[in-house]
Amino acid sequence: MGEERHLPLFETTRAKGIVLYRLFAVSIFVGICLIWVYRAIHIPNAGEDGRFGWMSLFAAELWFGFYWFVTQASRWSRVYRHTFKDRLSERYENVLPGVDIFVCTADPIIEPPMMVMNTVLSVMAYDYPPEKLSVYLSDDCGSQLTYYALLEAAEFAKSWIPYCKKYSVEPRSPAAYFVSTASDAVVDQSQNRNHQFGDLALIKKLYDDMESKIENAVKLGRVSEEVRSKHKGFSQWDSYSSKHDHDTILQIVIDGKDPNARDVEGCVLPTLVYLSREKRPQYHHNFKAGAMNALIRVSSRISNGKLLLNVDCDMYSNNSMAIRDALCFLLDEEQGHEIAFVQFPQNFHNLTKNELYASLLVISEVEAHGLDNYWGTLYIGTGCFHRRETLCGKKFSKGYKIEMKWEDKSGENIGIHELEESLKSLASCTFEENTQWGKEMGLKYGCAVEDVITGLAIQYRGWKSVNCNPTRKAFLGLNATTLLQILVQHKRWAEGNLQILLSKYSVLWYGHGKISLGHQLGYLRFNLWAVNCWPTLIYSILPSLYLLRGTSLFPQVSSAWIIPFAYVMTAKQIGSLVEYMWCGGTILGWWNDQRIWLYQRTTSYLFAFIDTIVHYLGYTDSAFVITAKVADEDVSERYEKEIMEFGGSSPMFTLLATLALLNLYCFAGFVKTAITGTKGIAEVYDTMCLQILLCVVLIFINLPLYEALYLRKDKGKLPSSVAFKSMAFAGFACICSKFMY
Ligand SMILES: *[C@@H]1O[C@H](CO)[C@@H](O)[C@H](O)[C@H]1NC(C)=O
Ligand SMILES: CC(=O)N[C@H]1CO[C@H](CO)[C@@H](O)[C@@H]1O
Repeated sequence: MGEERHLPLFETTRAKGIVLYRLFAVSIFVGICLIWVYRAIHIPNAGEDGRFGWMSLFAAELWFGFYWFVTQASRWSRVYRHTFKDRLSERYENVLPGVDIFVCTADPIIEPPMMVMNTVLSVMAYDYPPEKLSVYLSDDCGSQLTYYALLEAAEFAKSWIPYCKKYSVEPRSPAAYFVSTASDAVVDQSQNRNHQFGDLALIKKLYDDMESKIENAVKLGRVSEEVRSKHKGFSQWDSYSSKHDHDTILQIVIDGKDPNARDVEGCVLPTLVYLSREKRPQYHHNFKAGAMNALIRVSSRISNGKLLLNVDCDMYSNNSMAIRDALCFLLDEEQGHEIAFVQFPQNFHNLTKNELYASLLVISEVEAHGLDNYWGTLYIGTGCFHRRETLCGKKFSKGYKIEMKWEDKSGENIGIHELEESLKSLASCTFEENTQWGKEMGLKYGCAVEDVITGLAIQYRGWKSVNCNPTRKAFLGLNATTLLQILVQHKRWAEGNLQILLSKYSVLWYGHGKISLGHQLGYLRFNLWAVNCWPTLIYSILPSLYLLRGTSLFPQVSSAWIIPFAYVMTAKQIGSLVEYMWCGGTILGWWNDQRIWLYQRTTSYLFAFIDTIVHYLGYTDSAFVITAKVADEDVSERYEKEIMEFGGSSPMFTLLATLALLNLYCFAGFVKTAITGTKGIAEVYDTMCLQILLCVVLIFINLPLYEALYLRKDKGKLPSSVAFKSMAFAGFACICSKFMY
């Protein structure tokens, strides 16, 4: 060891070109200040036309400027982290800690068992000593189908894991791997080509058999009597009445310590556990956070891994070295003992080229690296490695080191059946009564983004977190494939984030002095998401209505004051386009991203804001909506062709259509008066240029929506009820513009 010991396990580098970015940011800030000055010294007098619109726009611009400033915290300085996995192996290979992996699923219809099993298989096949690896599937529905699928997957794993190790297969989700071999590149590169070819055909056949068995059961909607009689585990369903009312179901499907549990090559298999915690209608189950806490307790008595990874059931591992990446941070001799969790970004495998519904591209590739500069990465609930102790509430203290080394406990084994029975009470509805679970221990309850608030609390306790974003993405999930899914998802995120701001753990008061200012602002950027609905609504409604009315709200083209407006608007857009393309996006992708940005702000955030305030004042309870992970064939087809999916009515759609039509009507009305009116075209252009431009941009960005209202015939169009309602509302708003001041 000697010298070697002191080489770090990871290194941190700073982003290049940051000075250029800062100059750009400062120039925009100057522009924003000039806009504020212009607004302040040109306020129309009381009674003058446009005073209301002017004041509203001023308020919106004050907010935009402030929010823009907040977002700079996660751009001002960015860091990238690189791990040295070979050094990790050299020093720690024999004492690597145990790792418990939690996969959470909640509904076999929305989250089909085959998809879940691919995730489970991909994490079982990690490049890691199998005796130190345990995988726990939490099934919050208590579905026999999911359980059955897990039994089949466990059988398949006995061939799949040795196959992966033999041929260094990547990725280790079988479905994703078979798709990649279809193009043949993988097999060609291998030296023992023919050999692998035969094995590939064999493993593919085993997979297809498993798939057809599981799919048949899913189609049937139940598990056949024949299968049930073969596995005694199904008897646990005898007392099951519904997914909201059943006992704890716990089954150790593969016991890694059992000498009989071996793969086809005779090697140890990872432990595999099925858990469905107790549910009773009279007890609140606290959604995923409740499931995670039950998993933390149950796993502590089975494998007690020092490191916990949790992944959503649609998120397979695309990199079999991810555990080692995470350990490079946590085991680093110099800095590791201060780090509580390592978060990988949320990436998607079913994005289309131009990301019709946007993704988290810029957040993952830019902002997360900015927050990482303060060691303040958010915990986002999937693809995250935690130390068990810090997730269970341990406070940071200088000099204290959490022992991560592997301890072999294989001697102290009691009978597996007794063990299962004795652990069931840990997952019961009443276990958490009068304990700190859901408060200071485990994941916190009562917030729509329980993961973010939990991560924040860990940081408040003095710990650091790390963002690990290797080029080959470690986890790939499914992005939303319909507009409503993405809007609903963002509503929940925005709502949860605003809840955090209003909660005891608010970064504004509680966070003061506990975390750095940049770190606070980094969180604030997300916490304030929902508030953006108001200025965005103002900006997408008022300028157009005043355009129809013939009142100018912006400086004339011939005035010098137009410069800051023009500069801020164009520079910001160009900046965001450059950023998006730097992250690997396309121009059309950026344009789509802008559309979703607008739609989220005018609907998701608005509803999130209203719901949060209503909730805060003590009315309804917030409800957690899972978004469907698979769609029927029609919908996927349109998704792949990048045709926007509406296909139903929702208050969100009515609002979007109303806004789109309002801008269309205002523009049409304006053109009509401009042609027939008394003012010259040049004069109209001089006073109204920015308003015309704004209105035209809004019309262009809404083109797919007009199409869905009037031109499309497929099932994904907007229903006529939405069309009628939105036409009426938009028409009414246009009439109202006559009475504005
Ligand atoms: C996933 O892994 C495969 C194979 O290892 C790789 O080719 C691909 O680029 C990865 N996907 C992403 C999004 O990084
Ligand atoms: C569930 C789903 O929509 N999956 C799709 C994700 O994207 C890939 C590639 O575009 C499709 O093949 C999947 O069907």
